[in-house]
Amino acid sequence: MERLAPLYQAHIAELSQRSDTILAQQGLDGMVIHSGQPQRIFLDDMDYPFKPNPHFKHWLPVIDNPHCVLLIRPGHKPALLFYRPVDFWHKVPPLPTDFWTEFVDLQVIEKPEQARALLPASLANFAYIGEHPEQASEWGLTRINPKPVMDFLHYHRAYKTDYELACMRIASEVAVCGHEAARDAFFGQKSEFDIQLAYLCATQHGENDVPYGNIVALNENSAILHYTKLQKTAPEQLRSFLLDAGASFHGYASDITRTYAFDPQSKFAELVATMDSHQQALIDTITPGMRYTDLHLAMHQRVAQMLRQFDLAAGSDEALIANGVTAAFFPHGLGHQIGLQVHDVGGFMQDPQGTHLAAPDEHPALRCTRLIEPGMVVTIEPGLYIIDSLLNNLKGEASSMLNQAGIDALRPYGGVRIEDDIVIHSDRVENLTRDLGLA
Ligand SMILES: [Mn+2]
Repeated sequence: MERLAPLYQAHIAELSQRSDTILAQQGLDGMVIHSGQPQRIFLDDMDYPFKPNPHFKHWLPVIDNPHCVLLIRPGHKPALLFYRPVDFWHKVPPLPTDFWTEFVDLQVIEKPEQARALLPASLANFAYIGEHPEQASEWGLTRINPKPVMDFLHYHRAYKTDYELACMRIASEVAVCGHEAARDAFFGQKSEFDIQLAYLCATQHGENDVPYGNIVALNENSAILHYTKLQKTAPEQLRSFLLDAGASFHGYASDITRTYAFDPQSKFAELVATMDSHQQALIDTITPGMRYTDLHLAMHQRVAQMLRQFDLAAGSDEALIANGVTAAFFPHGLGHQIGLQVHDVGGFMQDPQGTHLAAPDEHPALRCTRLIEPGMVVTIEPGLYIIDSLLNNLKGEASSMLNQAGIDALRPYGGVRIEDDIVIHSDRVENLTRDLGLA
């Protein structure tokens, strides 16, 4: 953990420079960044799990404390109002003493209403960055999440500092441990529910600590893209296992998918191996300056090849793509930016002003159309599934290209997805997932 200190210092310097730039451009004196407030469940006396404002956790690895306020002003250390209530019902967070605390001015508040007196007398010329406009108004802030500020910050979020990359390497390492335990549980013929427990145990994550709901899918369930129900008994006959699960470290996410065939001699095992080699071959083509959209389109060509190779459809690459056949088998985007959020913001932003470049009409689920540049972290997660509702939508020429017998044979396996998190460097691509030894 000690080695994070020098990286964190440079991280804060970079964030300060970004905020100085946009504050000057907008004629603002500073920013008030709110960690958030607990969200009460309707008619209940309990709150939903707390998720902090990502802009707040960008500055500090404080991820579980509502009512904190961060004051950012050019030429000043970030000032943190740290919430430590007097509360005998709950565990009160300890006063932080960590690698990051010397880089901020920390003051404790015992009640949320103590925050205002510790902020500058006039906040008329400050931006409020947070989820609670009514709180901002009460504090005298009128410029609430100003769009030019948000666009600038969101655009730059794509370029990770070395501190962020260090956190993301750890988040990947933790998830890899979970994936290995889950794979062993699958081959030990455990249920989805028990595989999930094996994953959480190995990562030492609770269900609210993982960055998104794990997808733990056996057999046909692998074809349900966001399958989050967990069957408590294992199927009679095990055929396939798809696990899409990540981990969190200091507020940063990893996002990894692996698919396994129960029978290593099956055709499905061959399909998984083929997808795996296409995924790696596609990553090998990545160089800075490429557009993410073009990678997605290149993957559709590879999917077309796979459809022919595995007797799922017939036709040229062009015909299979143009008729929407590849999109019926591979209906999601190739991947997305990742960082403070699993699906990190700014995937369509072409500049710091937030100019939007939409995904092509034929690929509405694509989440990133940016140029790939050094410092970015993205996922590469091609997939191929038997989704009857999509296949049934194909009509005419498209439908006639399908090979029903091949589709019927694959249906009981659901589908395959292979997902790695990669970092773009100027001279190479770093694979956060595979560098840690996950096959
Ligand atoms: Mn993903």
